[in-house]
Amino acid sequence: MTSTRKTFDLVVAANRLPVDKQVDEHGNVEWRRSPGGLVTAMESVMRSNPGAWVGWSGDAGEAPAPFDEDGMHLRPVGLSAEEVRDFYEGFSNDTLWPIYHDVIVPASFHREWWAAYVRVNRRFAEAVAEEAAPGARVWIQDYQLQLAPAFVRELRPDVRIGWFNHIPFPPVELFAQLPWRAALLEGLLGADFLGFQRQADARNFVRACRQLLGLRTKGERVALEDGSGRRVRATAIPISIDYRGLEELAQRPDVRARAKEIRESLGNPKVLMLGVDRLDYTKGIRHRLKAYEELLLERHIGPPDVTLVQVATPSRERVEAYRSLREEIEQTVGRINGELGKIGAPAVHYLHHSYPREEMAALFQAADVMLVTPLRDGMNLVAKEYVTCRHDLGGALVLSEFTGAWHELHQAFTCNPHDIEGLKQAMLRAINTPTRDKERIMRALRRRVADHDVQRWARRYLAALDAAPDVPAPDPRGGGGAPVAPHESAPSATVREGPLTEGDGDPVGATSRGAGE
Ligand code: ADQ
Repeated sequence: MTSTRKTFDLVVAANRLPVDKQVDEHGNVEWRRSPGGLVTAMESVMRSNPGAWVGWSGDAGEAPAPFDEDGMHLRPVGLSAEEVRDFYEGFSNDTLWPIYHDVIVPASFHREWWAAYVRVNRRFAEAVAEEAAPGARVWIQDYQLQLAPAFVRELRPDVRIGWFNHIPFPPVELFAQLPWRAALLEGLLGADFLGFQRQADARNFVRACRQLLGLRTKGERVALEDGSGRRVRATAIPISIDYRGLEELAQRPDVRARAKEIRESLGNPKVLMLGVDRLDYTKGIRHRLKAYEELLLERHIGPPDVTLVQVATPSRERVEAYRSLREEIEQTVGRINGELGKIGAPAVHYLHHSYPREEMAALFQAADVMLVTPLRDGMNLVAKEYVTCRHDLGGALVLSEFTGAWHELHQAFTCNPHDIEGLKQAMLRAINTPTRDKERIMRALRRRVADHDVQRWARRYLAALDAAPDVPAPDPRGGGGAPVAPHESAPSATVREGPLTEGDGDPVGATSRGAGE
């Protein structure tokens, strides 16, 4: 059977579509472009390649029909309410997320969540296989879609498959806890090229393949032993932001005026500190508040001279760990203000909202000290956005060494957020360092982001995908659009027990309970 359906040379698959659904009071549906960095990056890439984007619309239920938006073909994937619970909130955000972030909170393991993860990954792969032109480039995003590369390869061995991990990839000792570890690795090994935020993440992945699957590895390459002779490359290509676009916004007179207005409305403090995070336990908000509270108690600083604005975007509110974090943060803020605030001058301004880009840019310009203190973070775009908005060379960035961003922005005021004394010192240094020195640091940080923007990231990623070690097989459908048979199980989790290579210590158990548990 041949089909005349239009197919695409570039297919991006991500958990979410790059648009948000808006319904007006008359029930009319409108799709609005979501402002994320990935969308901006892809916009420039897709302008030169006709592209499709496969993703979930964000609502439970049947997938809306595919549609075109701003030159992109959007292919929604439907998730039932149970799949939102089991695939998204469950396996993605309550199993994988904690394991991939150093188990800051314990991970939950449920076999029915895994079953939903397999099912949804397969559904994404089927949609990708239908949208991809012969020999297309397929770019799969993030931890929610780790099985999709192998599923896509089974359906379409003719396409080039890349995957990018936006979050850290854990050390093998943590990854090995996952009952489905072998199936996850084999899912990823369906790709030709795997991109990570840091070289350490790529190394963790390669080491997991060696120790848990017994595969041979050399440097950044993993050699498969499935008879294909394929090699998969894993390396770091750190993500960035749209520097030029954001800087232009931050230069706008209305944004500058708003920054002044924000400071005025806070009583023109001498030092305005700022935290901006999704309300997530990885972001180190509790540690930041503790350090700040101690600085106030020890009278190093105090309102009205110094104040802290903490913006905490609502996130994953149906997952228990997020609900209890929110309660704890809100209680802590209440206590600090109750004990250390003054009339008209609270010590902490806590805002649990999302804001438009203009308001974020104004906040960044208003802040003297930006506190980015995650316990673990794949990259952290807020750090890069802050320095981009400081075209005046004002401000100081306190940055955790456990963020991907620190590997690029290490001239910042570095902190280890677990070390509360050290964090307090970094905050005081950010306040007290002479302006000249802070300007010099800010100039260096800005130069780094300007030279390594998100457009460069996307170009580098696709060039690496094109140069991946192996040449794809011919299109099994002979270039036609025949529907492909649905695949019934997770990528086979057959584990080859093999000798370790490169002298890496003992394997962390070279067996697996395999897929389907
Ligand atoms: P996130 O964990 O979501 O991303 P981050 O990189 O900081 O973290 O990006 C958050 C984005 O949301 C930023 O662009 C920020 O400006 C925006 N934002 C935050 N609070 C907001 C608010 N109240 N209103 C409006 N916008 C707000 C994951 C990984 C990161 C990795 C990114 C990209 O966890 O480590 O950097 O993907 O790869």
